[in-house]
Amino acid sequence: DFGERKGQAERMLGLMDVFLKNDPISLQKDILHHVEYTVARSRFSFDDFEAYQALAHSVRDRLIERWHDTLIHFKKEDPKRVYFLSLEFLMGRSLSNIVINLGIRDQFADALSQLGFDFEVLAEQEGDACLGNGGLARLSACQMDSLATLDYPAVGYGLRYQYGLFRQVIVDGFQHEQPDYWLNFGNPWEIERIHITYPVKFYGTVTDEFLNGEKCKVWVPGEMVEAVAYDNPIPGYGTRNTINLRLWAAKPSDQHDMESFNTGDYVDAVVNRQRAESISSILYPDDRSYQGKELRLKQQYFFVSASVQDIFRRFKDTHKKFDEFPEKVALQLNDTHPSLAIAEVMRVLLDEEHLSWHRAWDIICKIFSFTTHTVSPEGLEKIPVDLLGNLLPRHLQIIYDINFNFVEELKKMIGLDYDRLTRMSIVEEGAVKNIRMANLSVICSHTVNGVSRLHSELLRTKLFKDFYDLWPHKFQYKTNGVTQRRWIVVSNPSLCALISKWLGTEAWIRDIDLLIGLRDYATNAELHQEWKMVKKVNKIRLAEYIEAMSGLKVSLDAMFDVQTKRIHEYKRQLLNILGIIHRYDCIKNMDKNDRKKVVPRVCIIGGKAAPGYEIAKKVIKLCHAVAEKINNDNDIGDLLKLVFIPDYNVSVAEMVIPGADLSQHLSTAGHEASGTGSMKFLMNGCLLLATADGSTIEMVEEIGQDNVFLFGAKAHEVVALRKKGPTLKVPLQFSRVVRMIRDGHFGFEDYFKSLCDKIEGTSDYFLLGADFMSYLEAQAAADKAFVDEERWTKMSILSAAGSGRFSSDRTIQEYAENTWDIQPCRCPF
Ligand code: AZC
Repeated sequence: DFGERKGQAERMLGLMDVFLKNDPISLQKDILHHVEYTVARSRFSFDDFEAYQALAHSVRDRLIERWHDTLIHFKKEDPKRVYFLSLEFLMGRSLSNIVINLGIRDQFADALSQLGFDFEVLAEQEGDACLGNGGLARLSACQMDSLATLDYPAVGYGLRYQYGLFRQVIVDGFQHEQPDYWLNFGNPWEIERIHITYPVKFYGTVTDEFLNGEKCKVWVPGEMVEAVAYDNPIPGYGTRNTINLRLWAAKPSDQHDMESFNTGDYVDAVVNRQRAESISSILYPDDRSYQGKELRLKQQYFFVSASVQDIFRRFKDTHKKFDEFPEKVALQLNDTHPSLAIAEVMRVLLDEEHLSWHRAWDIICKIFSFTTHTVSPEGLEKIPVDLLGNLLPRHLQIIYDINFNFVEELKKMIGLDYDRLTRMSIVEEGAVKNIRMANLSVICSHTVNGVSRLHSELLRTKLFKDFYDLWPHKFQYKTNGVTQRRWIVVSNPSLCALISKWLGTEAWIRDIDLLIGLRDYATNAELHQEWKMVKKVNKIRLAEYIEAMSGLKVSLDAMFDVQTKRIHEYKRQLLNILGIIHRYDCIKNMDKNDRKKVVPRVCIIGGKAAPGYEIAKKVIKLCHAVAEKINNDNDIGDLLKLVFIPDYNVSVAEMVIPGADLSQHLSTAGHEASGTGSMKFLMNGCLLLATADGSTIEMVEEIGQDNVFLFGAKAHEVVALRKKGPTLKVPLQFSRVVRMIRDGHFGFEDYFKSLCDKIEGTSDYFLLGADFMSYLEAQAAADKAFVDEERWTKMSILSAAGSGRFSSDRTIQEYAENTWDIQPCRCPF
């Protein structure tokens, strides 16, 4: 009876405060309420962590209000949505980001201080959510923030790993990995949706059956697990919109194995069931090697299958005709990790919705877009056919069918060019037969994006040349960006206040192009004073962290020179260390007078190495060995210090980046698809010392060559240099520093031998020797600029002023307009 239900709804509304209030008393009451009833501590006795929990729950309540409103609004408007599929999201901490985006940070800080707590201290209690490895994963997190802020109807889908990326612990200079069981202390930012579950099937066989006289395929699975949704609301800034990041966790399924229960071994059967949970238990820590592990494939299919079921369920709630699907659904593949979604959507359309191949394929071609984050062919995922066929027999058939049709079409277009047909085929023939996930993604997506201009050019001319020649219209690029909400407003509040003061508005937090206005004051003496003060405050914070962590006292007058990112040969942390050894060697050989001219430096290196990546681990040890020598050399004093910051993650980055004077981005040109760390440094007014690689090239265009210390071979020169091979001359300085390592200047010479072998003679694939002189010159130029404080400060201001293009807001807007074809859908306030 509608009348009765309406009456009840009104009564319920009357019982609730429709919106929670944000005045200090309401906030304090709320926090105390959560202390007592959620955290279950007495309101007269709770510590900082418990206060953090209560605070987080009070914030969560407010977040949920907006999230509900947004979901209801989206449901009502039914716009075309983008579904962002990514196996990794590197969110870091959430509290500060959320209260800032909700616009209630100051209110909470006031309320807390009246209770005798400091907001910042409580915020430090939160652990990082490290559900990703590096650039790709953090990019997803930044893009979610921008999607919400720009009011786009978007849903993120991923996996809720129980163990995030390993914690890096350094013992005697060596990296050790420790498990990150991040859910130990609870996670107030997620909402468990025990009713939103889907069965996910594995293994089994496919049979032909007849349905209404038509032949169709039936997949009889051998194993079934349940996917349970955990929702993570993502608030936008300056909008009510709060979108959903839905992460799936694996649980044993009720339909799983009734058999074994009936056979009598009850305990074993229960233990077996529990194994289902292992699917979402751990994040793979290698960010670019693919070993064809079954568990990894299971993870990929598990999250894809649950997400696709969720997407179909939502679509079918309001639509009957699948021809409307492409008008409502855009599926974004973040790298090839989710590309099984292609075969899965095809399977559902064919086998469950009984569409013809022709109609189903037509839909596929309209809904998928694919972004790749790699440059090297070895970085492309391949799945052994045997593995795929065993785990997902029906999907393998579908992929074979897609490939058959594709190759037939291709033959019509290019004739019997077998080399090319072999290269473009989804199936790679060889000792082990593989499915090339990148080829599958390119063939089935309407758009293929690179992550910087150079990257896109490399995709078109190298990696995907054959495909580009066939379908030039498919290829686009969206230069990456990072969110200024996290990377300035949250992590550098003093700079945030300063920018707002000088621009006379906070509007740049939503409209980053306004930052350019800082250019007008690039030589203003007053701004210079304030700008230097901000840097100093951040350097003090970083110096205190370094001292607390390592006992090392560093001078604030020194240039803080930072290189933090995953350890990789192509990123050339080794070049940095060799440069430091060279600097050390030079200082040692200087007389008193010359030493007076040396610009003191604190060199900071940080980053994790994949657990199985031997060479990268040796680089970490070398860094510690060199630091040990230099930092304990009284003859050097404050002229040079080297610090390794352990366990680099999002929250460490938030502290390190604002405190850096100079940051280094040393990848051999043509190897970094984009690079996003550099964008965070740039926004914080930190000068870049970099090669012309990835999006650095575009940064130089924005802020001018004079404001970046560029060095090294360009991407096209790298190719030529490699060809020269053995005839390539390396400078004496280079041989000398390598010799110092080989001769045991820093100990462990046997251990470092293979590292040295990798960069001498013909094995110097990443061209450290060839770029060394140019690198030293760039370093000298940086020294020279640093002593001229006025010039340095101007360069720093111009760096931040020119960083607007590298906001993920711009990236997302381009995706929305040129790839996904979606419109903003703003929830009324
Ligand atoms: C990274 C790229 O190496 C980096 O250049 C780029 O900025 C970033 O993606 C975002 O596009 N790639 C990865 O992190 N790759 C994986 C598999 O982790």
